[in-house]
Amino acid sequence: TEERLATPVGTTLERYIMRKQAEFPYATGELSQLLRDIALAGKIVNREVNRAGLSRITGAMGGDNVQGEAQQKLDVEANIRFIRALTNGGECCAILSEEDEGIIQTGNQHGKYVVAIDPLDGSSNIDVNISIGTIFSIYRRVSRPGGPARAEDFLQGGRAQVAAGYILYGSSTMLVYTTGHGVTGFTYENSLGEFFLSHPDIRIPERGPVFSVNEGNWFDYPEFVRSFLTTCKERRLTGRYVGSLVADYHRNLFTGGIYLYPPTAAKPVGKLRLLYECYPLALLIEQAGGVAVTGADVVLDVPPTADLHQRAPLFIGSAELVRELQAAAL
Ligand code: AHM
Ligand code: MG
Repeated sequence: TEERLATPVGTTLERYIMRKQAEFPYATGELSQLLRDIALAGKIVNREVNRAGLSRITGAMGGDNVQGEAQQKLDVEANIRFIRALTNGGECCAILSEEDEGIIQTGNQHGKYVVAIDPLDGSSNIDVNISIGTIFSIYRRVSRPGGPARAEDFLQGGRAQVAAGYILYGSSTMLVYTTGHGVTGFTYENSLGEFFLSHPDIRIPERGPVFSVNEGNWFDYPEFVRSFLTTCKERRLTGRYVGSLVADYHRNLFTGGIYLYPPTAAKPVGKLRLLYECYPLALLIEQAGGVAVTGADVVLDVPPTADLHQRAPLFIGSAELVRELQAAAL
């Protein structure tokens, strides 16, 4: 923390992206533009999230806002904002969103990238003023440019991601991302309307004091999960569960710990979505020195099926804890 506090304030996300682009001359600048687009949409969503209670935007469908546009639920609104920003930016040819069944073609048929996104995660927390987040994952397009993007562009597997990240709308708003060279965190300065570099090289502690799981599902968890959790309690680890994946993940990234969304009888492959929840957070955790598994298997090595919205169990966090869980699953 000492070191972090000593980091000079003043590097904006914009400047950071420019500097990185100069460092990696092979980067074409298009990925940089894409990250800018996501940051811009993030700022807009941040504004909406912040005034959600005031404008009665939460939960209220059908009313009109000041622009005379139909008022939307916050998650629908976030979806629209991200799609708009990625469409206007031009670099993204297609989007896979939790909010839409099919692939959204942006019309940028020569855009080199596709983006899988959960525009506003933590649905149960949206209406009650608890932290929520956006999760995104970026691939280079593999289908032929000049026509619509295809499912194969999104089904390349976790290791093919060129960038991934999340935005946390919390007590402060942060953007955390990786392009495969470590994990960098930016904090939003409201009055200036800018993200500033605040966490230059995020590393998750090897072990940590926190376990995060919905204990309400205890009786539905497989035996290896229950015995692992029992061990956590015997060691007097701390239980922390927001119920917003981004918030739980973000906390554990700094304190060290493990987040679990195990399979249950009702949800045999868990709840979280592989393409826009598990893969991006798994890339981030590996880049930060942690581990993510679905049980016995490493998340990033789990091949996707044909289902764009497929689910997977997720155990993610500090290397030592996750490896212990993984060993129990084997
Ligand atoms: P959502 O996409 O409907 O918001 O569901 C994902 C959320 C995660 O943010 C969170 O970790 C998890 O669901 C909580 O689920 P549960 O209420 O079953 O514990
Ligand atoms: Mg979600």
